[in-house]
Amino acid sequence: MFYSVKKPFPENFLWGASTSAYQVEGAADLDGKGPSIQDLHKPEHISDFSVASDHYHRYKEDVALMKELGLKAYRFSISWSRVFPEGAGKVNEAGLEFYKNLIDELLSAGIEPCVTLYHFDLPLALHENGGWGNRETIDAFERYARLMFETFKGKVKYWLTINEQNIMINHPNAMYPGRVPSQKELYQHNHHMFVASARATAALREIDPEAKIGPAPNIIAVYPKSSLPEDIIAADNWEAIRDWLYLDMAAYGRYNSLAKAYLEEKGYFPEIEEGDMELLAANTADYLGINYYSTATVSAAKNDGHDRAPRNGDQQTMVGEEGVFRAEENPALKATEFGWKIDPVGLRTTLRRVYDRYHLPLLITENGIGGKEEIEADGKVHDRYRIEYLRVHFEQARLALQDGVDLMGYCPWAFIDLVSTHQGYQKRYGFVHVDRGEKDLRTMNRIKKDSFDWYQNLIRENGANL
Ligand code: BGP
Repeated sequence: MFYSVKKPFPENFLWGASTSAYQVEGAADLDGKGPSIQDLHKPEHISDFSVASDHYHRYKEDVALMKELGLKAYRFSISWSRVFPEGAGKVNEAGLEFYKNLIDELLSAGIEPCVTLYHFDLPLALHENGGWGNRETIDAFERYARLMFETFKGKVKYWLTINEQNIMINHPNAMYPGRVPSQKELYQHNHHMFVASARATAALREIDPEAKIGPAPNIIAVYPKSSLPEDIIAADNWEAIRDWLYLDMAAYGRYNSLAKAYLEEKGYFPEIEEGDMELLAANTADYLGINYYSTATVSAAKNDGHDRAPRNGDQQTMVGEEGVFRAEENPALKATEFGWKIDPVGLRTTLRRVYDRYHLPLLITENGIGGKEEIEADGKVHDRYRIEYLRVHFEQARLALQDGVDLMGYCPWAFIDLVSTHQGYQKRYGFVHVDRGEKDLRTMNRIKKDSFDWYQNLIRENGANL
């Protein structure tokens, strides 16, 4: 729809930025932190997570930069195993102290903390005890969530339960050290994560009823390759399995009917214990976090032996699945240097579709572009391509607001360069550059990129000149 007059961003819009604990903090085994599954990941050619961007030691300097940038919100995650080194049991006070200091620092800078409880870094001890396949992990998650809510009551108003549960299920290779579980096992894990989120939601309502909580899945509009009715069915299939399965549970506390039919047909439908569905229905989300990077395009499955479950690769790598859909190229879209399709209008479509289905406030918890970057001869980082990417995406977010979507805020990924899940520091996302190589730590100095100045200005003007 075309609008003749631009509607401004709301005055209280949460102009934010994101990170996650294991990708930014470093200090992987300091001050009593226990290992998470991510700490086992020691790739040969790219950085591991032991130092990352050293945010653990430099958080004051980083928050000062956030303040200078003008952020209204900072979305980050707590490392579960920094607080509970074994995932359950004894609390590590020194680890908790770090988050108390960080949150106080943010509040005194006037920045709203939006806190994710679990972002890909399951405590190793829980993993070794069966991980999400074991219902004891649900109990451990609830205990951890309770401690966080009690500790930060009145300070943290926005909680996020689990980051990209749908990516952990659809692209499990980076999330499971050692053996990757079968599809059947993965959907059992998925169910347990749903139950864990509902238990945390119930706990928050009891402990700090003023605070809000929701999930942060990776949600994208799925396009049919053509107007062939079979392609439309395939797009519906993949959208239900990839998106609505997660959001229907968060918003309505029930299994999406099409996703359920798929799970039953494949023999993947999980075991559900008595009381689970009641708990899920009674503890739905207050708002929905949305991580958005791109859209997907699909056609009808050909069932010719080529299609297989999209288990490997990163979040944007799809192949298809026999009888369900086949992934297709979208020739209308350009791609980043890492091959992710760039689709700003797709962000508007995604927000409209999600809001139409759920009528819950939405927060963009991630969106951004990763690229190779170096400090140039003038000592600066000129990331024009990031400014262009974000400008067109923010424009579409503004249009979605004008379309009637209740969009609370927008947190680009990432505030600062951090370890990318598959490409380390070769793929940088930040407004702030970190002077380090893959293995070579250099000065670790923070350098404001051109996009920092651009975003600072956008926030100052409350998006008026987009
Ligand atoms: C999301 C994750 C983030 C982040 C981002 C970019 O899937 O929630 O943790 O890594 O994508 O992805 P990548 O690092 O693979 O480029």
